[in-house]
This record gives sequence, C-alpha cells and structure tokens, in this order.
Amino acid sequence: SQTFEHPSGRLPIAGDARQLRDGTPLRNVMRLAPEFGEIFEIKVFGQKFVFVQSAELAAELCDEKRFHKALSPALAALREFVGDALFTAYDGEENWQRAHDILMPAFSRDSMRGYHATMLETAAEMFTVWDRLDGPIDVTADMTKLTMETISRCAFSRDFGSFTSREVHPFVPAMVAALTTGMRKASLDTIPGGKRIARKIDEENADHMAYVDELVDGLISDRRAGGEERGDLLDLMLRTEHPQSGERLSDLNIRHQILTFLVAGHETTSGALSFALYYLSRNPSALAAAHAETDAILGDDRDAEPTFEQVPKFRHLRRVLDEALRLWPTAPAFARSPREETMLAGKYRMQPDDWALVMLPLTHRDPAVWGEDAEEFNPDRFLSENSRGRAKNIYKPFGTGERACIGRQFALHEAILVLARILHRYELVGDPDYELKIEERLTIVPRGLRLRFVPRTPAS
Ligand code: MNH
Repeated sequence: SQTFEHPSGRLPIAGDARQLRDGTPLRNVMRLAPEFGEIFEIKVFGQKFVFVQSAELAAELCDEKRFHKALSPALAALREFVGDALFTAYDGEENWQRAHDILMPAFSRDSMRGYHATMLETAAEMFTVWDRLDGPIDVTADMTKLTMETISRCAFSRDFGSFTSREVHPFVPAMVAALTTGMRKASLDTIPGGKRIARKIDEENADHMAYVDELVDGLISDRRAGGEERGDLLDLMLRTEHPQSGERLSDLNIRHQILTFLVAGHETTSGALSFALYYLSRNPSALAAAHAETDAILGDDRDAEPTFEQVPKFRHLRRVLDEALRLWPTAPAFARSPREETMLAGKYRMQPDDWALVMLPLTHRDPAVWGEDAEEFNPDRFLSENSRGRAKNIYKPFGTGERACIGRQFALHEAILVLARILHRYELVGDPDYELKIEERLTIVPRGLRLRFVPRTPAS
C-alpha cells in the first residue's frame, strides 16, 4: 500500500520505533505531527499507523458512501474482553446490527428521562463527600468515580458505593485491569519476543477477567431468575426483541454489551468533565458566565437540582463542554477504511485493507477551520453566529456515521447536569502553577488536576 511521509532514519525492522522511545502514543504523534503535512505514517516493527491531521481529509474520511469504521489495533485487542459488542464489532458484523437496533431506543433523548434521577443522586453523593473535605480534590479521580457509578446504576442498577463506602469495590480495579490487558498487548504483536510478554500479561490478568465476567454473568442470571423490572439497560437487553426479526441478544452478548457500556461510558465522560473543569478554572470570563447561567436557571437555593427539561437550557455549559472536547477529545482517534479502492484527496491510494486514524486533537485544531487561535479555549466558537459557514464533518468528538457514539445523549445529559450542579454550588479554585498534562489510558484525561470546590455563598 501507499507510503506516506514518515520520520527520517527509519530502520528496516524496527521501523520508526526509535522515535517513540520516550513518551506515550498520543504525545508522540502530537510531537511529530508538525514535521508533516495532512497525512503521515509511523511504523513500529510490523505495524504501520497512518494519521490524518487536516480537517479536510478527516471530513473526507467521514463520507459514509466511500469509507467505514475500521478497528484500530487497540480496538481489535479490546475484542478479547468485549467480543463483538457494539464498540468492537467489525463493520457489517451481524451482531452489531441486531444489538444496534435493539439498543438504540434505550439511548434516545427521551430515554434519558429514566436515567435523570439516578444521575442526580450520584452527583449528590459526591457533593456530600466534597462538603466534608476542605482541601483540594483530585478532579479526574472523582469524576471517574462519578461516571462509573452513574453508568453501572443506569446499566444494571448496581451500586458500587464509590462515594458512600470507604473501600473501593473490587469490581472497579478488576475491570480496569482486564480492559487494559488488551491495550498492553496491542503493541506487542509485531515486536520480537512480544508473544511471550503477551502470554505473561494474560496470566496476570486471568483472575481479573474471570471475576469481572462472573460478576456480570451473575447479574444477568439473577435478573432472569428474579423477574423484577428495574427499567435499566439490562432489562431492556433481556426483554427486547429485534423489531423485525424478533431475535434477542444472547447472554454472552449481553455480558459483552454491559462491559462495553462500562468501558466506553465512564472514562470518556469523566475526561470530558475534567477538561471542562480545568478550562473553567483557567478562564475567568467563561467561569463567570457559567456561574451566572446556573444562577439564572437554578435560582438561589444551592441544593436545587435541574429538572430533566432544564438540562438542555445550560447553553453556555454545553459550549464549554463542546470546546473542551474540541481541544481534548477524550476518545482521541477513530479509524476509517475505504469500502473499495479509492484515492483519498484525489492523490493517496487506499485499499479496503488500509485504514487511517482521524487524530482528533490534531484535526480539531486545524487553523484552516478554527483560525490562528485554534489552540486557545474559547467556548464562544460554538455560538451559532460564530459557527455559521464552518465546514461539515470537521468536529467529531463522538465519531461519525452509523458507528458514531450511541451514548452521546447519555454523556451530554450527565455531563451538563453535573457541571450545572458544580458551578451552581462551588467556586473553583485551582493551583496557578498547575500545568495541564495528559494521561493516556484507553482514553485521555488530565493528569494530577486538583481543584478546591469552595461552597458559594447564597446568591443575593
Ligand atoms: Mn462513546 C462509540 C466517543 C460516551 C458508548 N464513542 C464512540 C466513538 C467515539 C466515542 C469517538 C466512535 C469510535 C469509533 O469510530 O471507533 N463516547 C465518546 C465520548 C464520550 C462517549 C467522547 C463522552 C464524552 N459512549 C459514551 C457513553 C456510552 C458510550 C456514555 C455508553 C453509555 N460509544 C459507546 C458505544 C460505541 C461508542 C457503545 C460504539 C457504537 C457503535 O459502533 O455502534
């Protein structure tokens, strides 16, 4: 296949591996990107990665008629844990369509009504903890607890006690260990001696995997046996027949879907909230507008909770989130393949086996679309008067097309509701010396961000 621009000094076997000696994958790509044009490649032993950094090429790859979702090596590795569930199904795989059709209604805007009270309840538990502390809070850690708790309660009505018990429930670290197994192994496939290391990782994680699988399978069988209705995602998966074929999801597939929602649904939203809070703590005018908006909608009572209908009214908070996800899209890349041989931008040949990664932290900062101040945080970019005339398919934090994020409404509803309550209740006090660092997990989150949440005095 086509060779793209790549780092100089490429070696016959190791490829560009020397360029990646220190640093994490995204940081490496962002460091190397300015040397190259709209598309480039990095080869690590047998594995070639193609990166798209211009908004224009990214938009072309979003054309569903010519391109579709591909599984990057990291996603392919995740299949070991979650099989052919929604996120990791190959495009066109039969179980994808079945699950998609069955689950779509559970993620509609209207279904959020059923999750609203659970989201509020989890946030309130977090505030109870915050109000008892008065030092700085590890923002990402608490946002991760919050989103994990919310998704597990909404998905299968299980409370892990993240804010109400002293001990961490063993499920949480076990799940994280199990899901990073695939990630850690993804890069080993093509490296000398990699197979042996991969086997060791598998052995280390066998117990975690088994524990997580057992816990989730237990939830499924208990629910089947108990027969009570909880109105959560698990109920829906157990009861709903496919609208046309009448088929249902198998128990194994339901386990995979649940784990997928936990994996896809908590770290991404947690990161989005954390970046939004980081930028608010650094931007006095965006922060003042956020306080003003929450006061206008929620009034003087600092314990007031937004109603379901009020959530979409926080337009400024929504723009803050949109802008945070522009600069730091927490699922930072997705892969696209051509449906048949084609010329990308009329000049790069791509075959159906080829794939290219849309690198969102690069494509979202393309000055051709966002201007010379593309690196700056400015939520007003998303005011309708400022978005008019902006090209299509250039802002894609939730992916694109048929395989775009099914949890988008869920994430936005939860994130806005939580931000609204935080900004209504607290002043944000950051450490002026903190420098934003990115932690790369399966997703990206700020590293070491600590803020003090100081109760606001009653509005007068
Ligand atoms: Mn989510 C797919 C980003 C929240 C469940 N999600 C995607 C994709 C992106 C993405 C990007 C497309 C990946 C690809 O093309 O390979 N998701 C996000 C972000 C947030 C998010 C930035 C929060 C902010 N996602 C959520 C939540 C859930 C969820 C919350 C579940 C409750 N996401 C999914 C699932 C898919 C997905 C499931 C796969 C959909 C499909 O292929 O049918």
